[in-house]
Amino acid sequence: MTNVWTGSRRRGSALIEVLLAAMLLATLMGLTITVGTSSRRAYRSGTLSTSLQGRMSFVANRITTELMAASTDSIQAVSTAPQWDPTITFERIESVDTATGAVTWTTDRIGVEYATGETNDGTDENENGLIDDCVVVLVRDVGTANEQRVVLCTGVGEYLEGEAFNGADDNGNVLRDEQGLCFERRGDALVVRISLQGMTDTDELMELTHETSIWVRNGSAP
Ligand SMILES: [Ca+2]
Ligand SMILES: [Ca+2]
Ligand SMILES: [Ca+2]
Repeated sequence: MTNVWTGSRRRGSALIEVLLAAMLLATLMGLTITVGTSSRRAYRSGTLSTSLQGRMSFVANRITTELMAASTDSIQAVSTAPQWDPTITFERIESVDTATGAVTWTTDRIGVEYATGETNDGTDENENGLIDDCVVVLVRDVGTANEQRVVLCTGVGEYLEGEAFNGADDNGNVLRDEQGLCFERRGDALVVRISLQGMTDTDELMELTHETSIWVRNGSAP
């Protein structure tokens, strides 16, 4: 998608930079709030818990940072409860022609998929101790020759903590059968939830969940 701003060369690159900054401010307000972290079970292994929480915070911050550069339309296309999306595809400004003011957009995607070697078969095929575990993947420049895939996080649950594939909302968050990473629009907020899993030193499963809200500012680009 390409958008061309009106303007003249005499305004120079400084004006373009100002417009670009204003446009980004109009799309998303970068306020995120972590509204909950929970544990399905209590375990003595504080080290694993600390590790999982650190990784969840990292990936949540990374997703937030990526979406800060997304167009408003991309965010507003996300499903609202009880629907949800395991993937978000968004337009991002790739470059601005300083001579003409033409803005070139590119498409990125963040989503959850099964880990390498793992399928939905109820067994631990990749032998990492987790059953049907998933990863969060960022794909840059989707559908182009420059397309790149980056794994942002491993050990993601197949379903969000407390959820099972049965058509019902098992964990009481309104969403049904939501996956271990899911996106939901709620009014002016984009809610991102992720559940990470790990095995304790006594071979018990630990699962933690992180929920982040990104507040979307209503407004249009200049
Ligand atoms: Ca499997
Ligand atoms: Ca649910
Ligand atoms: Ca369910």
